[in-house]
Amino acid sequence: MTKRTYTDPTIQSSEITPERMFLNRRSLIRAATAASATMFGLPAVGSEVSAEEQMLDFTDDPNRILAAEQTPYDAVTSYNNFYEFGTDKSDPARHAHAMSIDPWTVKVGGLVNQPGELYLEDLLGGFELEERIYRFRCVEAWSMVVPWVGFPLSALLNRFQPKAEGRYVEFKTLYRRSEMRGTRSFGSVIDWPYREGLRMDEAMHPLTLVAVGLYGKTLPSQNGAPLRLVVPWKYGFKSIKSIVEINVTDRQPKTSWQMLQPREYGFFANVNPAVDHPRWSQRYERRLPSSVFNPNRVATLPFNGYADQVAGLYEGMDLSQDY
Ligand SMILES: Nc1nc2c(c(=O)[nH]1)N[C@H]1C(S)=C(S)[C@@H](COP(=O)(O)O)O[C@H]1N2
Ligand SMILES: [Mo]
Repeated sequence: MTKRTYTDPTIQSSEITPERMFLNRRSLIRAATAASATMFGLPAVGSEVSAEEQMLDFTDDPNRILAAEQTPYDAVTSYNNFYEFGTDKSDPARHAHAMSIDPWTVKVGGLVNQPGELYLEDLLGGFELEERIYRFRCVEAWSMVVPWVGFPLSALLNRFQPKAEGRYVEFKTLYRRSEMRGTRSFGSVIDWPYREGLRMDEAMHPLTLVAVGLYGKTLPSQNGAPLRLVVPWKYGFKSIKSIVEINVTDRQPKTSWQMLQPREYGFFANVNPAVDHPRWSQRYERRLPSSVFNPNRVATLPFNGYADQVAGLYEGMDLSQDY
């Protein structure tokens, strides 16, 4: 398995924390050389990320990824949204382990020339994993900086050969009531399975990632094991977790949050400090870890800081209407 590091030119040096949390490089190197006992050759979740590892100096990196303000592993994995396991931020970490993730299959269909349902191992075979440090911002105005491990969604889609008339991509999460307590108690809130969608050009954009790990380890269940999307210029809810189905369509798919509250959540959901949520401002975000005493408030950037790469996708659109 080859590893590459990805430079995020948009992460500013102003985001360096006093603690200087650096790329957890050692565990990545370990991951690359370890016998692939775990599914992707990444160390299993639960193997510890020591404070020392998180602090590793990365000054020899010409790309200065060190400038990233990475959110500590514990915060990334303990403050989550995964409604299948409850609506409290602590529910996913407590209850997502009930979801069995092995074996796992993903069905890809719709407007593709090579539809199929594949075991995860077969689906992922041959993809080169990369580490990418992305800002990630929830619509609820908290944010993190996370070193994800994954590969571009475009690589996965191309394997199934989308047809020319395919204009959108629809995603569905596993829906297994017996293992997902939130789908039992909140079954009437979201029309399960959780669904998301992207326009084809968004899905094919090189920033759009299928993540299978974070901090150099396999994804914890609460973060969407064994595979989830990460679309860094959009609000967090677009980054659907624990994907079991992908369909290429010619019509804009309905998404879970749109179905729930169409006036509050649009299809595009691009991070936009200029367009408030009906119930709160989107101009600032709380960068985790954040507390009452240290809210760690930072200004939200257009397209979450990725405007140079993605603003062109929306030329000619009124983003206050197409929110
Ligand atoms: N299946 C599923 N995917 C989901 C969600 C969910 O409830 N169910 N929540 C979304 C929301 S609102 C956010 S902010 C992110 C949170 O990702 P994280 O827990 O890895 O930070 O997951 C998104 N993906
Ligand atoms: Mo979110």
